[in-house]
Amino acid sequence: MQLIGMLDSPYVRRVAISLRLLGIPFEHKPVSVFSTFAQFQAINPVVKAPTLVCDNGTVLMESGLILDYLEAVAGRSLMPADLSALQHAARVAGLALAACEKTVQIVYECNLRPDEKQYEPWLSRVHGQLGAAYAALEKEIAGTALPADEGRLTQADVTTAVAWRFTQMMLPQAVDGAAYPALAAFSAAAEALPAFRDTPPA
Ligand SMILES: N[C@@H](CCC(=O)N[C@@H](CS)C(=O)NCC(=O)O)C(=O)O
Repeated sequence: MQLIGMLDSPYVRRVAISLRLLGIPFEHKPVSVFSTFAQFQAINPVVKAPTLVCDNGTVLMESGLILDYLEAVAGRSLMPADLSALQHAARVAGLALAACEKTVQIVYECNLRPDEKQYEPWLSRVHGQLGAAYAALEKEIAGTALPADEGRLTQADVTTAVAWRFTQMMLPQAVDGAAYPALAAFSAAAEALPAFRDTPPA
């Protein structure tokens, strides 16, 4: 199995960490959707990261669908089985994914468009959505301690920690770490775990 994409993508990183947690051997190919577009296109003409090349050559994309497949391969899920814990994990992971999406939108708007083509009302809207996602996420995880044993991490834990590190790395000025103490502590604890340490975003 090959995971294609750079670890500075939160979607690639959450799949890489999940592969480790699920104990599935894989080869990571850090191909960029920007600097090595043609190389990526030769693997997946749609050029979406992450891309998973399965052992039989089938090419998958969309991190959530890739994770569904990997959990079926592993025979276990990173989402809780208990219904109320599952509901909480789905809410938390959904907020974290929204934060990733809004961060990516801001980065693309600012880095890919020339200054004179940037559209301020769109940027403010997305900044507002990003702040709302992190404000809600901060509330959801306040008082939650990250499991010290990485074998007990859920997909919500992984995606929350990956999202926070990604936004801090890409847009440190957009989300003030001091205003989100629970997220900052959660992220620091996660980044100290082997699966995160061995899968650095940059
Ligand atoms: N919903 C997708 C988002 C993936 C995504 O947006 N990946 C970015 C890299 S962070 C990408 O492929 N960008 C290239 C492009 O969209 O052209 C997922 O969960 O996999």
